[in-house]
Amino acid sequence: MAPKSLLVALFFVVRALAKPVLWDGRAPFNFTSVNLDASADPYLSVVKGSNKASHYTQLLGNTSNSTPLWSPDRSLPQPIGPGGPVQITPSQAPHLELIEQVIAVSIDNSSVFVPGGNTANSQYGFRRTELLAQRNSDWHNLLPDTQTGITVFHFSIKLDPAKPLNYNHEYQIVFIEPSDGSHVFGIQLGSPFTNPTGTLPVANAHDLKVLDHAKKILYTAAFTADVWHNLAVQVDWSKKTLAVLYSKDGAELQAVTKALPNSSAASGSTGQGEFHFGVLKLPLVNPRDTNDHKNDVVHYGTQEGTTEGLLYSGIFIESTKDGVSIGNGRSIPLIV
Ligand SMILES: *[C@@H]1O[C@H](CO)[C@@H](O)[C@H](O)[C@H]1NC(C)=O
Ligand SMILES: *[C@@H]1O[C@H](CO)[C@@H](O)[C@H](O)[C@H]1NC(C)=O
Ligand SMILES: *[C@@H]1O[C@H](CO)[C@@H](O)[C@H](O)[C@H]1NC(C)=O
Ligand SMILES: CC(=O)N[C@H]1CO[C@H](CO)[C@@H](O)[C@@H]1O
Repeated sequence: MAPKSLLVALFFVVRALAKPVLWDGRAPFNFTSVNLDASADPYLSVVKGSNKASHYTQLLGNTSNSTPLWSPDRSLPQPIGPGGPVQITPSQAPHLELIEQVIAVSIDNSSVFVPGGNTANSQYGFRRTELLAQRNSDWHNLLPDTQTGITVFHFSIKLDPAKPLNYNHEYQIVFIEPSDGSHVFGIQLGSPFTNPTGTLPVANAHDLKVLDHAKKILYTAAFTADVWHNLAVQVDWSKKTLAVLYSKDGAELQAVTKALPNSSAASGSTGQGEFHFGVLKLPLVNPRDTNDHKNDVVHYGTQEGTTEGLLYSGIFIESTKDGVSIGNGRSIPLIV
């Protein structure tokens, strides 16, 4: 090994240890559609329609730029080896390694999830494709270290220009769901479902909205095209608070809220849940349904059956032992 690459390798070992990542959902380049279809770690891929997981979710390999927050920006000249010129400086070093591929998640009219394979439970109201964080093939294994104390959930989201959304609908795209079906926090897009249907789309339909457990909006960001929207949510599982960080593309994350109370969330294991990301599209009211059915968004309502999608990268859960990572190998103290 040449001294220079040895130096790079050592630097990365040190950097990796300095920032404990508890679960890494940044898809490595050796993660393929075969792994996805097998529901292999780090993703449980069963929340989808009747086709195999790789019908709805694609790993984009080297054809697409993941968020430049944690990987180099391929659209810029690369300082990267092997063989090429490598100038090692602390500020460049975090950008020396491409660590992940983009994950493209989509829905179509076949995206009817049938929990437990029992057709009586078919979720005809929703169209959904989600990946869930898991360890050793079970999401419960993540709870003891990722959902106690204070942890940070990182994710970056981008529009997929080839698969536009319909902003008349509500989309739930990232959330932690305890068994009562509530969300510790959630990211919402589009027009929230109402019965009766109001004027669509609502004024802020194109904003990414960070919701707390009581569905109060903590932060919004215009979901503009062609940029990665980097979000992180710091969850204090004991004090029941949430704090939000945001940035675009390679800009360092910035705290955009303080630690806000989220006291309606349950305590202890009742408040812990599955960490989902993907596309969950709610229906619109079907005027022909009975009023009970009109409110049953899981099973009833109308859907256009269109193919729609989102791009994801930069997904991981980190310990806050050493603060909160903000990019460029830097971190900030806990948000209070
Ligand atoms: C990818 O490579 C890493 C490092 O060698 C290995 O630990 C992991 O199991 C591989 N993943 C797959 C899906 O092959
Ligand atoms: C994509 O890029 C990664 C990182 O540079 C590399 O390890 C991988 O071999 C590349 N894959 C292909 C198919 O070229
Ligand atoms: C979409 O799927 C639903 C439920 O399976 C079906 O009733 C409907 O006809 C389909 N719509 C289109 C446009 O294919
Ligand atoms: C930010 C905030 O206060 N969020 C909610 C957390 O839970 C409490 C109790 O239900 C709500 O009142 C808050 O709106």
